[in-house]
This record gives sequence, C-alpha cells and structure tokens, in this order.
Amino acid sequence: MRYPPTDLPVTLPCVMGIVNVTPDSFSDGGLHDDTDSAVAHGLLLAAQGAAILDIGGESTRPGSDPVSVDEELARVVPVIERLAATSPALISIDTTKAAVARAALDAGAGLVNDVTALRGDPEMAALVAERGCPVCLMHMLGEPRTMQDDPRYDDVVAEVIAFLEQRLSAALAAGVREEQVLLDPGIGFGKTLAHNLLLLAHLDRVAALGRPVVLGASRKRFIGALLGAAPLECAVGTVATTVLGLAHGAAIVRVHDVHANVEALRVAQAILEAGDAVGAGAASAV
Ligand code: PMM
Repeated sequence: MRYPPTDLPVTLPCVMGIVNVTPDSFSDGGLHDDTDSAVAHGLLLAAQGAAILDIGGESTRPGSDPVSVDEELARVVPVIERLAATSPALISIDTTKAAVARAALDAGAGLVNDVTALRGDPEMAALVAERGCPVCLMHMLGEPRTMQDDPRYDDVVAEVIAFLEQRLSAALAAGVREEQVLLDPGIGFGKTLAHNLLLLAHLDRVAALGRPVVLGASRKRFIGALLGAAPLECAVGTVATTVLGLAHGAAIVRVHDVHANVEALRVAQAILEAGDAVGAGAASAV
C-alpha cells in the first residue's frame, strides 16, 4: 500500500485515538473531562496501538456552543504536556484557534487538526507554515451549531473534493509545504446519511488528490441511524468504516474504540497488501 510522502513521524496506515477533554462531545462527552482521566485514557489508547492521539477541548457536535480560548487552553495544555512526556504516540491538537494550536505545539503536540481547514482563525495558516508541522484540513459545510440543518449539495463528492483542493492551494499559498498536509472529507460535518455514505464509497477520489486521507467516522450519527443504535453501541459499525475506508485509500482512521480498529486495520492491511503483491507479480509476469 502506497501513501503520499508526508512529514508525519508515524507509519501509515495508522489509528488516531480520540481524547475529548470536553463535557459535551457527541459520544464520549464528560467521560474524560479532567486532566487525570484524559491522560489515563490517552495512555490506554496508545497502549492499544494508537500511533496518534487527537486531543480536543471544544466539542464540534451538531448544536454545540463555542468555548473561550482560556477554557480550551485549560482543558488541553496540561493533558498534552503529560502525554507528550509519557507516551510514544504523536500528539495531535484538535482545535480551530491559533492560540490553542500554538500552546499545544509548545506543550509537545506535533500535528494540528483543524476542522475549519484554516478558515476559522486568520492566524492559523501562518502558524502552521512557521512551525512546519503536519496539519489536517477537513471539509465542513456551515458551522457546528447549524451544520446539520438540512445540508444540501448538487454532488457531494465533487463539492467536497473541490473544497479540499481549494484549501490545499490556500495552505500552500500561505507557505505550508505539501508534505505537511493531510485531507479529511469531514464525515458528519454538514452531511446527511446519504452524503456520508457517498463520501465513504468514493473515498478513493479524495485520496486521488495526492495527500494522505484522514477518516473520522467513529460512532457518528449515521452509523447509529443505520443500526438503530446509541453512539456507544456503534463500535462494530465503526470497524466497517475502518476496513472499507482503508480499502478505499484512507491513511489514518480517527476512532474512539482503538483496540478493535487497530486489529481490524492490521488484518485488512494484510489482505490488501497480499492483493497488491499478486497484482505486482502478475504485472511483472506479463
Ligand atoms: N470529527 C470530530 C472532531 N474532530 N477531526 C477530524 N479531522 N475529522 C473528524 O471527522 C472529526 C474531527 C467530531 O467527532 P467526536 O465528537 O466524536 O470527536
């Protein structure tokens, strides 16, 4: 399996474990909202095989309200300091604010995960360019508070791809290098069930943009809708998105249930690589 060249200090494909230090995230709000429990959870996810830990201090769930810079800093910085000192995992900061990203990088984070794709804070692009760190650019229609109010597209896959292409160009124009950039179709961010399924089915077209693709489908509402299940009952449904996502070109899967997804990814990867080897053998025999 081949992925585009990247500055990430991890081997692809890999699992990004979610550590939400928030009282109100969609599936795990309030479970790890103090420093000690968030650090313990991060260490557990790393021990289960997460190569990246994504630390978030502001919920982006539909209808959520913004959090102040000070509150977000107080939630994430102590967690990042301790995880960076004690865990081998790469620490990612899930934020839309440059001040939070800067403090997180200073505390030991090595990746900026910005769900606004550098549109939320005018200083974010310059910060990422200056620090030279990897950055994930995600598609979102609208803003978290209102994004699930009747989202519409003429062609969701084409529009998400055009957006990501445009944001990649904007990042490069701001001085970010291509090797820093990861792209994410933003599953659940201003999308209906049908939109999410189309994006998952055509993820290879996002991968064709030439940057590693991050897939964040874990426990999201569309899985619950398909299964008639609560978010905490969506671990197996999430594994299905990991396996098919990998087959369609995902490089990083952002998940809550790390153990199950690491195992699924390893087995799926072995199968895909066996297929690649046969393909290569057949090609060289011609
Ligand atoms: N989803 C959430 C938060 N951050 N970041 C990226 N890159 N991709 C995502 O899909 C994504 C994200 C919301 O999910 P959560 O509340 O379960 O963490």
